[in-house]
Amino acid sequence: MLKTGIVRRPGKNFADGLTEAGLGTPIFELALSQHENYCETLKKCGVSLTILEADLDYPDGNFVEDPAIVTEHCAIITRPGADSRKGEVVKIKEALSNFYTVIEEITAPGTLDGGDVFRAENHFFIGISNRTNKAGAELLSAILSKYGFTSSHIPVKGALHLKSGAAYIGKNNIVIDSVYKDQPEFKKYNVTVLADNESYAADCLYLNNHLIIAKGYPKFKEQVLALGYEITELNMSEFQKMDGALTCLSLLF
Ligand code: CIR
Repeated sequence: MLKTGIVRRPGKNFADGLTEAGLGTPIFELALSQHENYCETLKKCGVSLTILEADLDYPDGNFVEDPAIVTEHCAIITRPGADSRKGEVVKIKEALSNFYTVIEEITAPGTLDGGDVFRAENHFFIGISNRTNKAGAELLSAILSKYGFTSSHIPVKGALHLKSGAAYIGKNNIVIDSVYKDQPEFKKYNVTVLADNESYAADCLYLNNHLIIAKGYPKFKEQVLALGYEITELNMSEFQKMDGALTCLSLLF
């Protein structure tokens, strides 16, 4: 059971963040209301939430998943791959210090974004991407192994982060974009491959036996309903415009 969450509200300059989506400029007020719905959904799933105020120094700062990895044993402060995001770690470390005594760090020359990391039980998949380099992935693997976790490194294909195209949703189920269908590390799971026009839905959030999915992906919805999940759909349009998705918006532990 994940009981605690940290999120950060989007700031007025949210649209100044990094994006390659090409979906237009996000509407701030709509992003705020989508963020509020997101927070309410996390609370309904049993999470007690710390909501950090927007930080105008970091327009991407609401994507709190990237500057840290959290586990039941330790928090790991990352070293984000984009220069404009490196400073986000300072305030995230402060926030996590209220909950963790053991805080590890990814150091140079390693770079790593939390969006490249997902956990399947006690195994972590770490994507090697434009944001996460081999040195960062190796450092993370070494840190995780101290706490009894195993890990493997996966080359990220066709998207910003590993989590843009793959998620573990409990009960041995993995959902993946078709670019990962031949990835040997995923073969031991029960794999659901997304329809090619629904790749964005891969970044879904399994939380305390509940599955939160992005609204607007009917085939994926059918796929996960058939797997027996209780689901909530959230409209993520304004975050999608900034290359963000469901998992990016929170740290849950
Ligand atoms: C960025 O490019 O860093 C942000 N605009 C989006 C980050 C999304 N984060 C995530 O997938 N974990």
